[in-house]
Amino acid sequence: MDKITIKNLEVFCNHGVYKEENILGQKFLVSAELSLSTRKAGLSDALEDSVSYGDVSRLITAEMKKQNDKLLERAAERIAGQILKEFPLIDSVRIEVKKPWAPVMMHLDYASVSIERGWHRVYVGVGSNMGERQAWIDMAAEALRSDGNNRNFRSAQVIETEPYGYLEQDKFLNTVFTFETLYEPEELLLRMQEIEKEAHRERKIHWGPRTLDLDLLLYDNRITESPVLTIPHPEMTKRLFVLIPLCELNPHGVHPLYRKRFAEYKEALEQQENK
Ligand code: PH2
Ligand code: MG
Ligand code: MG
Repeated sequence: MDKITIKNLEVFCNHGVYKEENILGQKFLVSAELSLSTRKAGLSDALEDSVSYGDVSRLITAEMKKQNDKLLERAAERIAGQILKEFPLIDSVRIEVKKPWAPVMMHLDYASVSIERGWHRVYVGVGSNMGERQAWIDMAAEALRSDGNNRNFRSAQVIETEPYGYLEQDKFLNTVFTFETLYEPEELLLRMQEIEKEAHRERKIHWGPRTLDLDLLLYDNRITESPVLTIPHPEMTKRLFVLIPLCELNPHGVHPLYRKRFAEYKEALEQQENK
């Protein structure tokens, strides 16, 4: 990916754990590496097709002076988030915040924190089989669409499906959402669980009736397993109510672990059903 770089932008401000730092202030040096395609601007020679490093430098300066953080981590995090939200052409950023006068009573060139942040493409499975099913799905869509840490939200068509697994329950409405997010996987999971709670979701029977179920299916091509979250969702290749809306949104998508197209899983399940 192409890069635009700002190196050692000097900002005088008051971050620090010690109150002397908050009172006196000191010099900080901020570097930013912006990942974006510069191809279009390279051909057109038009600034609108790229990102102005002047604008980004002003944003960094304003963000550094806006509040006093104790930690460089926090200042870096805020700068990265603001840049990604303000400049939609940028896919990811690396930010380094250096403190050359760090008051540690020893000589050093500087102490610094560097982070890399960016937009991540996610797919979320959605289901409801209790109450106003469509209204719960609309509520979840609105909550995720209007969240400032998400962008480019799209939903597949909503389909009605027979219950799978635990059969003694009403039919489901299902769909899949896709969007880009600044949340890390576990943070997005928590956000989705809050939305389920807002829909009065109660966890009673495993695979049983629910007002709203939101499952994180895919997060970029990431493969991870933790006690609370497995990505890709381990059941997704067995469920037509996931694969049909997923293939509508991403007809050529490939499973990151098994390296097989989702459309193949879908077609195999559809053939089984028609036997
Ligand atoms: N979700 C389940 C169990 N069974 N069946 C259908 N048709 N749709 C679902 O969303 C669904 C299910 C557990 O999450
Ligand atoms: Mg589920
Ligand atoms: Mg679930």
